[in-house]
Amino acid sequence: MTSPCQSLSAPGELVRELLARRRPGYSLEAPFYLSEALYQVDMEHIFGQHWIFVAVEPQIADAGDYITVDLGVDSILIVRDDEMQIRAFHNVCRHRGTRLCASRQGMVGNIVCPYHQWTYDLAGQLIHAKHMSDDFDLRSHGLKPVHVRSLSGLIFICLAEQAPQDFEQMAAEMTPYIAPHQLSQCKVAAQVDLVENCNWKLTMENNRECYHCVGNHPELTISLYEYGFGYKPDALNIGRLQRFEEILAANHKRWEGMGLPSAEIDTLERRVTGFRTQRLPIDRSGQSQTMSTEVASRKLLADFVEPALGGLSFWTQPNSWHHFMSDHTVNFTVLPISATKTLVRSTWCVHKDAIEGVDYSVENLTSVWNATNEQDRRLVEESQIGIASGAYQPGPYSPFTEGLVEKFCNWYVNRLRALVR
Ligand code: 3BY
Ligand code: FES
Ligand code: FE
Repeated sequence: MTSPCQSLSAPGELVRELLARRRPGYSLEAPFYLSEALYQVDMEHIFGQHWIFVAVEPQIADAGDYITVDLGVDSILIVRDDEMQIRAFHNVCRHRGTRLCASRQGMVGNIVCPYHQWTYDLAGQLIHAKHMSDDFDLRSHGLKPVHVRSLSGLIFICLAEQAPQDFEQMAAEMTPYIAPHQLSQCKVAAQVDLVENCNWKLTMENNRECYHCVGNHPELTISLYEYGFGYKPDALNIGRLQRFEEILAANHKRWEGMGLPSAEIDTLERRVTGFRTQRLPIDRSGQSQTMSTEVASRKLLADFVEPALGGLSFWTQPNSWHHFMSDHTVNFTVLPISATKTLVRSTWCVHKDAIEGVDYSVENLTSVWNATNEQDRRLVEESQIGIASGAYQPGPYSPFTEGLVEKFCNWYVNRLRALVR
């Protein structure tokens, strides 16, 4: 018979064994996508210890605006305070634990618990609690803070007591790339939540390759050069690969000359807060990820006058990707719901002065990624079904087209190796 202690340590042993025998260059073993114990490990050590992209600043443009974000069992409240600072707290009352804000978004003067009306200011301080004893100390019952940072309008949170310090390095390197798009001067034009019946890692792995693009994304591949994501050179495509490199080099020269950094940075594997960026050309008119490849919003972002700025892509470990164009931005956050359910939240922003129906239509703005997300949902759900079968065994990645999937898996496995005791 196993003692309660042995049964408690068993999941840890399983995880360590799976991590130890991971075969480089191959997809992960089935328990990584199926097991409840592994999901708990992911929530504790990946989503609980790293910087997680959750929202964009235009979602909380004014003092008192708030959003809530669920990370597993944790609900996080992100507010803009009266000094216009962004703050994040556990959405949990310090009286008897009630969730303070049930809505996904809203506006408040103070944060009032619905249960017994304990009241917190936007800095998280408890300012009213009726009927408590005379020696009750309001000051020691403030909301529990969560680390929060904005990277040029992209809001990241970290639940760990000590957040990874290399966020600052990422911010220093990425600010010159993202800041010119002036996300804080934008408004949210559309936000779509898609629930995928798969493990969150399948969503992320799928995002890190374009091996599947030509066969599955007719709308996205109108504007996206699939050659930018790596192909094995052969007699048929060598010319196109070379042509892409020429287009890339010529555009980088042009954009850098306009003050828009474009060169690739890749820290996906070597940093705790791993990321990759590159400004990529857009096919045909070169302007935007739309069906026509022309801008979706006539009112360009920031002070841009040139619409053909390609798309600045930014991918972060463990859970986001972003595209910044001359006329709009689109940001994706991946949030696990359970071992086999994942939320993909897509947010499109346009200049705050752009007028719907005059400067842009939501349909035109969102159609490429709505179609692409739906295609990706089907792909990852079919992967999940196949992986659940006893016949699944880890398969080999293409060294030409799936290098970034391997980097995602290596990062994930190495982070768990460092953190799971
Ligand atoms: O990161 C992206 O958005 C692209 C598009 C499809 C696959 N992925 C590499
Ligand atoms: Fe919040 Fe009582 S639980 S006031
Ligand atoms: Fe895809």
